[in-house]
Amino acid sequence: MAGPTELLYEVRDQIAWITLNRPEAMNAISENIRAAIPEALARADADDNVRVIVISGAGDRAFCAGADIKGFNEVASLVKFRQTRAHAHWILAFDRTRKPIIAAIHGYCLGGGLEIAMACDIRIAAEGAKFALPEVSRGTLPGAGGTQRLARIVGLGRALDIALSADQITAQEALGMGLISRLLPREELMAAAAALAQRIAGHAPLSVLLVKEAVRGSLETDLSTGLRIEADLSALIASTEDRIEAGKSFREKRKPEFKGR
Ligand code: CO8
Repeated sequence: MAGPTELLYEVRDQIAWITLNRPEAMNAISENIRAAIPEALARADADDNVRVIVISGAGDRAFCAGADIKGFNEVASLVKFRQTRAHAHWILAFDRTRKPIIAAIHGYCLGGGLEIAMACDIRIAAEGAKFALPEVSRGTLPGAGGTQRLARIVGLGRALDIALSADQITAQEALGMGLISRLLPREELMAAAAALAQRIAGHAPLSVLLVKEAVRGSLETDLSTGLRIEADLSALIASTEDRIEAGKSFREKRKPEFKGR
């Protein structure tokens, strides 16, 4: 895997822990990190021992402070630049990942860092976390999905306020507008991420995958098509052993033993 030390990968108890690891640069997104993220997500998605993925940032100060601003230089070829940024884009790796991805956020979560978080399925954060899209103040724009995902998460008015003002918002404000769904004391963040991941990992694996697919897909389709997709997925899940096991274990008043079949 490219730049292994800048992106740590570890599997423990059915969770793939992916850590942005440039704490001296607030985990700013280097070329190595950009290359390693799709590889790490694909690896976790393909590993039968992994049920849930958690992404976090190393060090005390940041989840991720965005693109590596020190690398903002003149671009030699716009065609080449676009090729590296266009649809085969690293951030789309999040959309290709079937398993749930949790962002565990502490400290600064800025620019491309917020875009990584928004590409995840669930965002939980520690008190004191700070969120912003400062791109307009850096002569660039949120080019890793930020202009598209933010309004889908917090609504158009708030998204435009955040993206145009570049103002930082607090973790409490982020919770209020649904940018994050859980807020914890800093010292509890990683344990809470692990507990949430374990909880999801304990559910029927195929149900989890199909629910993620259906809910994420709901934003990309009209309601009647979405409901048809949901009906199709419901039919698919009806044929699984785990559904039968859920009924059986309920009748027998015991915990279900899901097999992902
Ligand atoms: N890139 C590179 N280095 C950074 C970055 C960054 N984004 N952020 C912080 N650092 C480095 C600093 O340079 C410093 O290192 P050094 O001492 O060697 O110069 C170290 O991290 C600590 O930072 P500070 O000394 O600045 O710490 P402060 O507490 O004073 O400030 C801040 C912390 C507020 C986070 C400040 O560093 C800051 O404003 N950073 C920049 C944040 C920002 O504007 N991010 C948005 C960048 S634009 C973007 O993300 C576009 C995304 C496009 C798509 C994604 C493509 C990958």
